[in-house]
Amino acid sequence: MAIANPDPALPTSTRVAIIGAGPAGLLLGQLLTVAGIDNVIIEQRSPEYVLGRIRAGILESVTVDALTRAGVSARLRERGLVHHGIELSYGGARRRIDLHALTGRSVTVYGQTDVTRDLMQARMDAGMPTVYEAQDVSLHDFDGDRPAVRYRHGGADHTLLCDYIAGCDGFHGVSRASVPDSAKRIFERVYPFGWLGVLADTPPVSDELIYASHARGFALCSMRSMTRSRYYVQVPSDESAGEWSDARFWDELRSRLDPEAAERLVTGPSIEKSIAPLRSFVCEPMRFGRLFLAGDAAHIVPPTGAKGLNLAVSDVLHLADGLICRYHEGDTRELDAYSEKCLRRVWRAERFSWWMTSLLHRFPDADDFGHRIQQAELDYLLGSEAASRSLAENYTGLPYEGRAPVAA
Ligand code: RFL
Ligand code: PHB
Repeated sequence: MAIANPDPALPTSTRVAIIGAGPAGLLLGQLLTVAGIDNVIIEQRSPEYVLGRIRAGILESVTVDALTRAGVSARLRERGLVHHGIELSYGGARRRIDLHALTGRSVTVYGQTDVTRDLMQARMDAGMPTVYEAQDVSLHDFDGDRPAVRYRHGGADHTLLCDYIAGCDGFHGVSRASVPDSAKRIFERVYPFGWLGVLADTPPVSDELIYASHARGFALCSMRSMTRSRYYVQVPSDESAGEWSDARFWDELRSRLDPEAAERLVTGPSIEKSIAPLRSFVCEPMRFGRLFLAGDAAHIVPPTGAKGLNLAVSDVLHLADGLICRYHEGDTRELDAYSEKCLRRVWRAERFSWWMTSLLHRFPDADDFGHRIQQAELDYLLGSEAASRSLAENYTGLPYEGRAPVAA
């Protein structure tokens, strides 16, 4: 799909200026547009670059409902793969956790690239402005009544005045960095390893995702469709993707799987290969005057629990509902509760993602005691319905505590 930058005479004022055209910014824009609230998105990269980032694959039902409410779920409903369970592999065997039987809920496999493409298309169809390739984006006066966003585009300086700024510009964005250190508190844990990911046009090794804990390190077998696989292996933090030929990757992945899955693994040329560092991170609060942080701009989870994109979506639901109450009813109470409501869900997802990471990865400083504890925890998890249900409840997504995310 060709997504052109409409580049009209660039807008000089709007109600909500959204920084970043990732899933958080695009979904917020779409929910506001559906509610008749004017908004402009300012993105530093090109649409092709944004679409080229291979990231999340698992959507909670709250996320699917939010995309439905935004009117962008047709392709997702047609092509998304509904998964009722996941498999855990350790000690040479795989065991299944039946998410649906334990919780009545499932997850949907549908790539972040596809979510982003659907949202970009809907925004273009609605004729809403997005400024791609904006340089030197800066945020001003969000502690007053009339914030402004300044940026360079096409060789000229531009100013966009607005009522509110939504900082949806990811972990390395300008929004959180614009808040003085004295006004925010950061909680962070950096893990001593990353994930090397490979995308390949090969049939997935199993119908469901396999999370593997192995003495050589963690591995994950995921997919994008029944003909496209997404695989990951844990690697040391200082590793570079260039050191990994396809053959080396496939050998390493195979060595971490149970014999049956290893035997069935179909290999092929990689179409993408990259390393993502693993980090837990929360910025409190998530609101500073008229600046609201949403998604990775405010928090990061290690991908083990498949929560990052889903958390970005629940932030955006709270923010969209707050802005809708403000503009439609003149009521700012939802907006005032934004940070507190989001952070409750954020910390639960942080806990779960940290726990899944600690359970399944090899830590360089772990001793034999630590390994036995991991094994005992895996045995307990698979042997106890209560423990399995706790995992299933968190994996499929804790309830969203805002207004019900149903079709408007
Ligand atoms: P994004 O996607 O980073 O988008 C931010 C956008 O802001 C732009 N930007 C700026 N724009 C203007 N001015 C600036 N100064 C700017 N600085 C940055 C960027 O170019 C970009 O377009 O953040 P957002 O929208 O909050 O979305 C968050 C998700 O992308 C992220 O949480 C997930 O990908 C995390 N994640 C997963 N989440 C899940 O829910 N389920 C999963 O299965 C899952 N798997 C994953 C993942 C993340 C991974 N990596 C690579 C970290 C698997 C991996 C490997
Ligand atoms: C993915 O398909 O990219 C994926 C799936 C599950 C995770 C993380 C990533 O926990």
